[in-house]
Amino acid sequence: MNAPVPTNNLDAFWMPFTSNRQFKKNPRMFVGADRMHYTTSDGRQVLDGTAGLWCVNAGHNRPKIVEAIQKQAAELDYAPAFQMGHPKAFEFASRLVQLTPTGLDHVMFTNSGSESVETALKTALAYHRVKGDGSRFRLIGRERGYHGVNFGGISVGGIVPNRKMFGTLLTGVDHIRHTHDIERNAFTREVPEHGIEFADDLERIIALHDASTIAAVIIEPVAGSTGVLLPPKGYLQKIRKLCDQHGILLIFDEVITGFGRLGTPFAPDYFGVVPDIMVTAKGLTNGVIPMGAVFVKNEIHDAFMTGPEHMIEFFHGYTYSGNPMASAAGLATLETYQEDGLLTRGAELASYWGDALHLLKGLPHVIDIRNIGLIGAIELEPIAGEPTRRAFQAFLDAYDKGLLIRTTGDIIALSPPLIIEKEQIDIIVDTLSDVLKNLS
Ligand code: PXG
Ligand code: PLP
Repeated sequence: MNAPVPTNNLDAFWMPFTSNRQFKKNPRMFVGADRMHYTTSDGRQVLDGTAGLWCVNAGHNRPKIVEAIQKQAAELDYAPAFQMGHPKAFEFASRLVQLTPTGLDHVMFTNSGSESVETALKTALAYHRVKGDGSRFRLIGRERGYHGVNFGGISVGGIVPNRKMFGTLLTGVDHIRHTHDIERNAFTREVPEHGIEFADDLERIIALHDASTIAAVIIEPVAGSTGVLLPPKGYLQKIRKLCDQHGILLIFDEVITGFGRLGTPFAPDYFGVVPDIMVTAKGLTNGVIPMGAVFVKNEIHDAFMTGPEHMIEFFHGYTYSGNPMASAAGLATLETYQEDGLLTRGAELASYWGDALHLLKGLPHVIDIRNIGLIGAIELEPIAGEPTRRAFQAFLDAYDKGLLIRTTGDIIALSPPLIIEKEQIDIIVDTLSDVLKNLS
């Protein structure tokens, strides 16, 4: 028999995307959270500069969400997801499609961004097939794209360490180039001026493979995970136009950009470009209960609704698709967003946020600062031969000074809860200024 597990044994949990050995020598533990702050195990308050992992958009410990989960657990804990339903999933779906762009009026539920991505890719392939166009089997992603960690997602994704260990991945995948161009666009705010021609890369790929073999293009409207890479002016419009010309579905991965992060409910509201499929997660339930949602255009949904009515139309779904706890959390999250005006609050704060962040220009190692909505990135010159070391040190120093940031490569990424106040923006910038001045 196993001996009782000591509560301080950190060995068993193999942590995700973490330097496990470094962490376990000097653990950083959160034991509580309220609104903009975490409480650490050593009793300190840490300002949340990242909304957890880009997900706690309404801030922590919001009473409506807490109550909804507690009530739901006692009322209906679980209901089978296949061939059975429960009211809250339908209510949540109906509320959500009122928020999404017109025409994206159907939604499939998942449990994460990664599952949402797989769902979107499979839907795109199956859609062409039910329409009798099964030769469209290729999926096109983008360099430096992040679409979660499952096989479809890493195949269309463009992050080398996330791909290289895992064999041949999905076949029939290609990538367009990314849009990051510091030389021309350094220190710009919101949408950068230069680089619409990066969209021409899709034409090259279409010419290479022939449009008749391509099912879908998946991109993040703003790439988050690889360091906040912004779409140049006119770029998304051009991608949309090429997809339309060639009968290719356009998938927006809005796992980060969805639910107010850009100062609008979703990216189409910011950029004026509407995809055929929209992938979401994170802010959907304020990060409190894992859940994802994939919105599809009506004509995609309708194409499946044929054949005998007793037949399953789409052979896909999860044990926990639309589960009661997540649906209850999601409904309460939407109410909280609405009450606090959070889906557009980022737009009100964006210029203050941008001004504050760009004050860091000129500090040691800073080679670019960019911002959009309530997202910010500070790109640092890497230490020669030691990529990521400098930014990781900044992360550790900021944490010691009471601020949680995210780093990816040598880029500091910021995405505070959308309830942030101006004084807290000032604290983020002052703390980072201190950190950067003392960074080797
Ligand atoms: N697509 C996008 C665009 C994402 O940003 C996923 C899919 C996958 O979601 P799940 O729920 O399976 O993790 C993501 C997730 C970071 C960071 O700090 C970003 C993500 C997750 C964790 C950390 O950059 N993005
Ligand atoms: N593996 C096994 C053996 C299963 O039975 C199931 C679901 O029934 C799964 C994986 C998939 O799990 P989920 O529906 O939670 O994604």
